[in-house]
Amino acid sequence: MRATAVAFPNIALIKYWGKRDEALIIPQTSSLSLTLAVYPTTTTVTLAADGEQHQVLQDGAPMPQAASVKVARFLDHVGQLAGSSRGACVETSNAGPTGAGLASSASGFAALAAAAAAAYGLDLSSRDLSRLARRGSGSASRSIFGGFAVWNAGTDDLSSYAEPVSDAHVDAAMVLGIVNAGAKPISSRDAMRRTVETSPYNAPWVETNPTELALMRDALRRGDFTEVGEISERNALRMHAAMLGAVPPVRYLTAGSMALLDAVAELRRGGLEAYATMDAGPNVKTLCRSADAPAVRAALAAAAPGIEFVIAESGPGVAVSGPDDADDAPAARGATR
Ligand code: 2P0
Repeated sequence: MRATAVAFPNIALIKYWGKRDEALIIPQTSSLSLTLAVYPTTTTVTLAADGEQHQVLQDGAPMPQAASVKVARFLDHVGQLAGSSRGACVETSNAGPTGAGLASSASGFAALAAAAAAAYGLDLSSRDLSRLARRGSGSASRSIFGGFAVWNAGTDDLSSYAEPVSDAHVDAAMVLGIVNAGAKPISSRDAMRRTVETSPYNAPWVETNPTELALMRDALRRGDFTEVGEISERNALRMHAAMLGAVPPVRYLTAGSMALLDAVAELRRGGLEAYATMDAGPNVKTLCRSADAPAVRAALAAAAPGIEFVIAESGPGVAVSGPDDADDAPAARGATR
């Protein structure tokens, strides 16, 4: 059997940073994100024979060892859920940069979860698909859904899942400033662990989350873009503050990131509402009203020449095609004619 899924990255406005259970990927706090309409991951999973090893290809070449071990473990888990010991071949490709803090693991594991579940014959609700994607990478739980999504932290495997924010009345987009598309110096998994274990600012980060999330949900419901933007920017800065307090410190932001933060503040002073958010990398994503995105992009490009800016509108949830019989797929049919 074979199935293909396409999933898009998401950027959190209320960030996930830190786990309470590393094995099950249960976060310390709930988070809320916007799924983007750029940089999709496309993943095809084809079942192999019983007991055969998994094979993982990225852009046609074997995936680097550490990442492919994570994928193989994930496939074992899906196989277990389906009561199958068959191996699988995974072929994946990212339209955007990989491992650069542009949420490639969110789109990656959302697409893998959907394609693998379909190929192994699991018929999952979107909630259960979100729980499954979470086991691969926490943020992937949110990329199952389009638009705004909230990942309820929960306390165990059953209660930790994302769902759409169905009452949001804000038409937002992001302008992605690609300060550096290279891979990050430390994985978010390791950086989160270090923050939880060593940063004196982790506890206040966790304690303030419920109030911040409630304020964000209320602002989205009321369609108060200014409030949404202000909460988003301070939430990102507080996450980075928690990381900066770790021992040794985790610092993803660079001089280029800071220059863009200045440029975004300057746009606001000039009357163009824009707010910055930054993840596990130096890239700065600027939240703005969808109608303002071209003007924000132009103003940032003028302020920071040499940096590439990409407009990302709100994007869709994961889409799956299949499962179908791998021997009966169009490519195979073409070859035998
Ligand atoms: C987020 N990030 O909410 C936060 C903000 C980065 C900064 O989720 O260990 O790849 O696989 O669960 O989801 C990036 O971490 O980490 C992330 P794991 P993940 O989007």
